[in-house]
Amino acid sequence: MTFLTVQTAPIEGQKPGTSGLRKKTQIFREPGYLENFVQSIFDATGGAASRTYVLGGDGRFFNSEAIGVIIRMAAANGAARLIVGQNGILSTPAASNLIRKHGTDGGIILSASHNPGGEAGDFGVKFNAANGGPAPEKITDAIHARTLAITTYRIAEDAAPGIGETGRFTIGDMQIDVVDPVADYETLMRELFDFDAIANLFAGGFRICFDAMHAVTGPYATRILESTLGAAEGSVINAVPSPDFGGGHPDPNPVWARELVAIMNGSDAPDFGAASDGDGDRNMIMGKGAFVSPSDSLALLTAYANLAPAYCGRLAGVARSMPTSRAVDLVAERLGIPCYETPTGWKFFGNLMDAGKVTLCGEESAGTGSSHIREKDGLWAVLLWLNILARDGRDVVQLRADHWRSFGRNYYSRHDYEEIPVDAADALMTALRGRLANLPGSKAAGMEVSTADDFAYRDPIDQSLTGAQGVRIAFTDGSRLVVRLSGTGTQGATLRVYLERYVGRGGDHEQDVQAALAPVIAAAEALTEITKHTGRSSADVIT
Ligand code: VG1
Ligand code: CO
Repeated sequence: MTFLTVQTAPIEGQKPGTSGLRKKTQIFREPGYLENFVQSIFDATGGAASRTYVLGGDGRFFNSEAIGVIIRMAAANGAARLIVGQNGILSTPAASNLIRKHGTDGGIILSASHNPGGEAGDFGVKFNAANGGPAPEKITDAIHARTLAITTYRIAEDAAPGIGETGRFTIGDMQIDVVDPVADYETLMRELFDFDAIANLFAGGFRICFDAMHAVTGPYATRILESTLGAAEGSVINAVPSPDFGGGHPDPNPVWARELVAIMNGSDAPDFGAASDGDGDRNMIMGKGAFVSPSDSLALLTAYANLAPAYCGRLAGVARSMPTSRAVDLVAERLGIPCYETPTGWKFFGNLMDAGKVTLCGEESAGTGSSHIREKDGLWAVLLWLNILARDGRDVVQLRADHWRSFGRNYYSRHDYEEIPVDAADALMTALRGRLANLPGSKAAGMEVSTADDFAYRDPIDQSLTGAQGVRIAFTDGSRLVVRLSGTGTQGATLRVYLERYVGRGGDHEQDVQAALAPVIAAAEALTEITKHTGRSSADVIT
């Protein structure tokens, strides 16, 4: 076994965003690009010597090659052991579970999540810490700093062993355990939920359509929903992962999961519909003819979590990202548990969960999860929904209508403006930030502003401060507008405009969402001048 020390030079732009480092696949394939970043992960976290890591990815184009490179680098850096998903496959939640279950020093997850894959698509690398969660900012900052100072990386000259079969292999002194990607994850799900109740539900003729979007959740959903729980064969569609996700955009929302939406709006719609993203950590929930917004889903799961064995009487608190609607806040208030507001991105939930302060958490972008791991978890959310439906008896539409009647409805939508020039996006944000101090008390398109700020988060556990997390503007009628730039895109800038309007108990809860939000949408344009700054008159994606 020969280990090489290869001379290299810093590469600009290796700064992790909301969730790891994401770039065009062709950039990751440039000589030294992946190697520099992986060596920087090792260097910035005290070296890989004697350490154990989990390694896997969502199977997108370049996954296998990247796994091979990382195996060779881990060996050359003296790692003791790697736990690798068979064929290099691990969903993000399954990787988080393996890190925790085996007490490893962390994990490297290869994915650009909901971003399209393929040769012309995106690739990504994320480092998770020993708690199973995305590395906090102080670690990602240190990794980035290292990428700017790196001079060499270490790699084994020999090819990495095949990982097509489960079992134990070695490369030099490093041990590699190739594991079934689904088995441990399924065991965990069995511990959390009432599988008998869900199996009875299916046995009684309940029908589900789960759209795996040609991505990593296919094997997980097929095994758990169809083989174990008895959902009809074919309940999971687009179930075979493909390197370019069938040419699609594996983002589970009504725009990209069109096939599922058509099925659920069809005349013979199943009782329940769901979709998951590229790396399996997001979920979209539908009932017959009804899309459940992720913010509402989080509120409903919190309200009924006591129907699942793992959560009955065990909700310490909940958390949501700042742009997520405040529907869950109302549930937390009634349950008498705390509700935390964090910046966008799962890395901010980890400390709260480690400290036992939060049990459930979620984001408006279709991420929901709990303290069972330290990542959001798409299939987990689907199973919690099924557990609730099985034990409650009502259907999705009824459950949601009753919820709105009891709590009021937080109408909610996100408008995305994609691939706008970075300068234009920065100018818009700078102009908006410059106006914040003068906004309270003023009117925009007839809406009166009550408060306006740029969200800054003081972590309640480690007291770290994260600033400039997005502009939030609240109106006197309880509506809310949030504006921020995406941290996961790979081309230009993506502007996200989040809109929320609350209609209380006794109000009309069956309006069209965009119509209900019209006053907030008009205020958003008046305050941000999107058209003036970007030349765009409408959003690219509305979810
Ligand atoms: C987006 C979402 C955010 C999510 C992140 C990673 O980030 O808005 O809620 O945590 O993606 O999700 P941004 O910075 O583009 O708004 V995943 O499934 O892509 O790991
Ligand atoms: Co994802």
